[in-house]
Amino acid sequence: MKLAKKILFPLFFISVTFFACNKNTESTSGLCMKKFQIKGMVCNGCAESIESALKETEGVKENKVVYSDSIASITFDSTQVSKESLIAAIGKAGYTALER
Ligand SMILES: [Cu+2]
Repeated sequence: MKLAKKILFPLFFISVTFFACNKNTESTSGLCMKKFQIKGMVCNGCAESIESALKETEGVKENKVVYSDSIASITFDSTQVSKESLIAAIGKAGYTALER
């Protein structure tokens, strides 16, 4: 029984996050995780500046930018910020974000 709880709870959380992510942006509620391909990074410092730009963006809960993969993973509250706004925030920092 304990084992079942350990497995079922994360599965439940993942599926809630997954479905919230796939609804239309305007009607979604809850957390959403999206990955974006980033163009224009030339070093780890670029990744760090994107991370801090995202950190200052309202609705962003967590974000990780990996220079070597050119990928930004962003967990955000879709009731507070749209994916378009995330792309705009990255653009404002000087980089191009593409939806994957
Ligand atoms: Cu750089």
